[in-house]
Amino acid sequence: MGGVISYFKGFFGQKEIRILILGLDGAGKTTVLYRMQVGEVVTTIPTIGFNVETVTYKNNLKFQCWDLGGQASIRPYWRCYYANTDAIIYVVDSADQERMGISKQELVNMLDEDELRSAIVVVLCNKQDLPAALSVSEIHKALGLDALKNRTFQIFKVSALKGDGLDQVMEWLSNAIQATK
Ligand SMILES: Nc1nc2c(ncn2[C@@H]2O[C@H](COP(=O)(O)OP(=O)(O)OP(=O)(O)O)[C@@H](O)[C@H]2O)c(=O)[nH]1
Ligand SMILES: [Mg+2]
Repeated sequence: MGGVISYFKGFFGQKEIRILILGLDGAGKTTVLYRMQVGEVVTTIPTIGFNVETVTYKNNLKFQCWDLGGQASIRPYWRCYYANTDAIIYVVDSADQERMGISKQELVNMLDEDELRSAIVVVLCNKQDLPAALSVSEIHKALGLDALKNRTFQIFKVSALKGDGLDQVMEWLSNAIQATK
């Protein structure tokens, strides 16, 4: 039955792609989500639980994006959302140098999970508008991203606040996902 449904979804060009947006509290996940969905900066409060929105790309790709709260006490719940995830958008506050190690540890723990074995990974070095922001190569090193060699993976510099870089992320993600479907 599932096969028939996917066939018709494919037939009408309506592939729903499941994406999780993860990262430490304050990294900018909710800001990224609404920047992608409505193209605007929204005023956010710390997310307790989740936000879920459908982001349509070029009229035929539908990304179902789950933005989960990143506070330490609620990170253990991330795993409840892992099943059937096509891609993870991992958001890093590029200026939060102190917590880069914690961010790395959460990323490593997450990628260790069986359910995410084949998920595409995108790391967003967010808040590039801030003077204290680390560069992409510094963050690549700090997060130990060489370990992702065997995955479909890409790292981007973005500013959700300014709206910089997110179009390239959507473009890359849609190509990467279509290549695996
Ligand atoms: N300067 C700057 N600030 C940003 C950027 N993106 C987000 N912020 C700010 O960072 C703060 C936290 O953003 P949120 O999107 O709420 O962060 P979050 O990752 O959803 O946080 P939790 O829900 O607690 O996990 C807000 O004040 C945002 O306006 C950015 O690109 N540059
Ligand atoms: Mg949030």
